[in-house]
Amino acid sequence: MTKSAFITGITGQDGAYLAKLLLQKGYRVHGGVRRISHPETTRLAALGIADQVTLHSFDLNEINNIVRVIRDTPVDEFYNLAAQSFVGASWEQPIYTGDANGMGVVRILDCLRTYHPNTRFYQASTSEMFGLVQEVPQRETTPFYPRSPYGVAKAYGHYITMNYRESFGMHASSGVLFNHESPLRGKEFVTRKITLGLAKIARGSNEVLKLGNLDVQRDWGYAGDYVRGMWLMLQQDQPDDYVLATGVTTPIREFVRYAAEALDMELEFMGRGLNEMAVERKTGRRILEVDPDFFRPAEVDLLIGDASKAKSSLGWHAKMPVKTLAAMMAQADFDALRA
Ligand code: NAP
Ligand code: G4F
Repeated sequence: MTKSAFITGITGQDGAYLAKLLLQKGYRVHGGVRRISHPETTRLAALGIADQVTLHSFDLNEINNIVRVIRDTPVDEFYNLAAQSFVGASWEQPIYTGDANGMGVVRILDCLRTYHPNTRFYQASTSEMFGLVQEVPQRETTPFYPRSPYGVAKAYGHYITMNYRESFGMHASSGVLFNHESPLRGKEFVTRKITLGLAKIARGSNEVLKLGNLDVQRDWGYAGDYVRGMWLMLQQDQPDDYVLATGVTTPIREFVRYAAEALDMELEFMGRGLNEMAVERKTGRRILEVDPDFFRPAEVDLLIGDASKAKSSLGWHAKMPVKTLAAMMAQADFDALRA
């Protein structure tokens, strides 16, 4: 029998890749799209699936809308990927972020409990919940210490998912996903900002890439690998929570170097703190500067995940190394600028 799924946040990076995966598996795919002045389905179009999914008006912050959509769209699997997903913006809009990323989750869970309690549910939890890390590497049992309104709201979403599983026996799972990127990544996130900025420079732009805290380290994987993990979680007999990560952490400077190398640029970092910069060895040209505007009120300095539970229980592992990922993103941005 044909399976069906609903993806909130289908217009986002992960939503688009997950929709493509589920369509390839023969699912009927529904997606939630919030009302904006300029409908944005470019990621679905980029993957060639914009006309293969059924879109519904859906907003995490609007309970009656959620009730109607969930009641009238019975599906086998429900993936909640929608969120105010930019950590930096969560200090500017902490209440909205809490409402969407925290309360939005319980709105959905409670509607599913009422109308379709047998629908399997996936919650997009995050390594941001580890924040000021209490253990290295971070695993499912590592205590949370979120460092942003985003992380705090996601921790609520995580615990309420666990609570509905334990209270009502729902098949509700959370994926605690470490950073995952792709050519479809939003342009404000640091990896895409780097690859797009360097691609513009490689195409002749005089812009200087301005970044914030270069000392942080992230466990970066490829979004295409991670959506496979989400799907695997909902195929298990029992619901549970899983970390998805590569197990490798990389400083931002190193990611910059990988992306630059893919564009035939060799960079040298010099200076310290706010005076740090990177120049191109061949030309001596300044390519990168530190800009205090991009620092955050509180920082997550180091993330590195241990995905051994996902490996042993789901047979999942991250396939793409960070160097390949950086090169792929830089090349995609470089190619797109030619068009
Ligand atoms: P993304 O590209 O920013 O996509 C977010 C999606 O949520 C977009 O479709 C967006 O719609 C939608 N959305 C935002 N606010 C909404 C609202 N109030 N109501 C309904 N929809 C709303 O994020 P992503 O990278 O794909 O991440 C997917 C999920 O995984 C998010 O929940 C994120 O917090 C979580 N996560 C991501 C990562 C990562 O590294 N990518 C890691 C861990 C967890 P518009 O297109 O209209 O903006
Ligand atoms: O790319 P980022 O904005 O991602 P961040 O904050 O790690 O959050 C992403 O991953 C989370 C999983 O851990 C997701 F839950 C979340 O939804 C999102 O997808 O920033 C990465 C790091 C930060 O430490 C930031 O301070 O890069 C540092 N950074 C330095 N300069 C910068 C910049 N970040 C951005 N966005 N822009 C800069 O110029």
